Amino acid sequence: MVGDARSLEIPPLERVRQGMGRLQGLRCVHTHLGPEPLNKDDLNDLAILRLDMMVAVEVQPDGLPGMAHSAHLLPSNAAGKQWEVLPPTPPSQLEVNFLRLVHSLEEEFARAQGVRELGDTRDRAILMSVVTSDRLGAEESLTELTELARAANIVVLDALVQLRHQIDPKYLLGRGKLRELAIKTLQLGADLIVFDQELTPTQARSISEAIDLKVIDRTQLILDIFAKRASSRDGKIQVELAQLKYLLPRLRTKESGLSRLTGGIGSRGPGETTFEIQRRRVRERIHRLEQQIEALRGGRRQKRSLRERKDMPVISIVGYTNAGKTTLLNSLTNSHAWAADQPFATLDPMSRRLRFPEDREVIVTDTVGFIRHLPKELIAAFRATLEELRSADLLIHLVDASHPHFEDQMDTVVGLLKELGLDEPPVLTVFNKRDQVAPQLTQNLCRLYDAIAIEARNPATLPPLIARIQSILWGQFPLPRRYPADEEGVLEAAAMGGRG
Ligand SMILES: Nc1nc2c(ncn2[C@@H]2O[C@H](COP(=O)(O)OP(=O)(O)OP(=O)(O)O)[C@@H](O)[C@H]2O)c(=O)[nH]1
Ligand SMILES: [Mg+2]
Repeated sequence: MVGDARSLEIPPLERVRQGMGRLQGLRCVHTHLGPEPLNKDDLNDLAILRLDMMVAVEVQPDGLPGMAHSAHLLPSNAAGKQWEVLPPTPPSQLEVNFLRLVHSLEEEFARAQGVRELGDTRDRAILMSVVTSDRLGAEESLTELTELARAANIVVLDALVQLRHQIDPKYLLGRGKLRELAIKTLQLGADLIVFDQELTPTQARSISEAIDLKVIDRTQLILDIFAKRASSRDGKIQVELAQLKYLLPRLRTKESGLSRLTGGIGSRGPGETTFEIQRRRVRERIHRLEQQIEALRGGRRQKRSLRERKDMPVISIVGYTNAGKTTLLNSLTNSHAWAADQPFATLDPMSRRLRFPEDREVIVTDTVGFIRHLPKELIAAFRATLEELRSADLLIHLVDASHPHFEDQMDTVVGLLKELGLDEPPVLTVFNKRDQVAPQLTQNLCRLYDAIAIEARNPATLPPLIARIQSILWGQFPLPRRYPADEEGVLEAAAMGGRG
């Protein structure tokens, strides 16, 4: 490659050696037109391109070579050193056995990464968050991202937060951090970076190209979990629609970038062909899926009217993911739907009958959990399902009272309900997992939110809830308040809007 006195543009490089945590298999030897050691750009390239070695040979005024400066990357070490700069040497006296050095370095990298079970094909990721304020909030959010990653069967190696004055429009994070990230992926043997922020198509591409790794964001991670979990026809159609809508603006001409972007985790994204054909196909497919969803909607309307004829009230359990909604449905109706300690265990919610005395029956339905920054593509795709909640006679907003940020979670749920236009049915707040919380706290919460506290997995704790449901659906007792007692005026509006 030929550059000028100031810079040298390195084109995208094909990887020579394959395999995780391996160096690129390339050494970069270039000249410096003066007595200058390796500079910041040299070391940046060494790290970001994961070169075997970076060498700069000084050129003297008479055109003869001066000193050769060289450096290589270092495996994880206690001192946190990222690279080793070798002492300057005249080129004729460079006696490094490169192959042996690189070989032993790679061995060290592999050792430092720790053993991996044979046949463990899970992605190994570093999580990254870039924010301009609120580091604490970013760290909390990364905790949630870690759980999402686990649910997607990804091994989380590390999680980093970068606080910046300003978000870099091209790379999101600063160059220095990008370099640190590149070295870290090598040191830890990561093959995936997950950003907590939504990446623009350009950012995802630039980062992925700069450090030659698969890069995804929170949205893609959630979409991937949904794709893995959806098993019903409805669920699958809705998830595919969301995935394609996310994908469309991210398609591009270059195939190599595409494979990294569209693959998702475990390559669940749609396959790939050339750019235009693919774009057209995606659009056509989106159109077909939308038609199918519309048809499903019609079918559901019919089902609903059947139900309405039988005059059975409907109770829908809504809430943040992992609140215990499915567990509650199981306990209430003595069923065995899959409940698990992970986000988005339920994607194909079921409905069950619940019998009350005097031959009364209701239908209880579970729902897909809510989460902060639920991808807009998913909201759009699941809109039809979620809008069904509108015809519910009662929404139970289930809250995991043992979660350190349950109040933020409640805000998220209330916000999403509003966004979905679900202000109509009355909402009863129910605090779950009371076994994990100090009784005094639950008591206060119940008073504040006019709520009930339960332990969903223990049916013995449910009678007060059942009594309350009865009184709301058939009794003359007042409707639950939608908002904490201190919000005046809202109370009256809620009572008027509800149906007793
Ligand atoms: N300690 C305690 N754990 C509970 C209680 N209720 C549910 N859990 C646990 O909480 C976890 C999540 O329960 P799920 O019923 O799957 O929660 P969900 O709201 O349906 O979650 P998604 O479907 O993933 O949105 C499971 O591990 C349950 O065993 C409870 O009252 N106390
Ligand atoms: Mg569930």
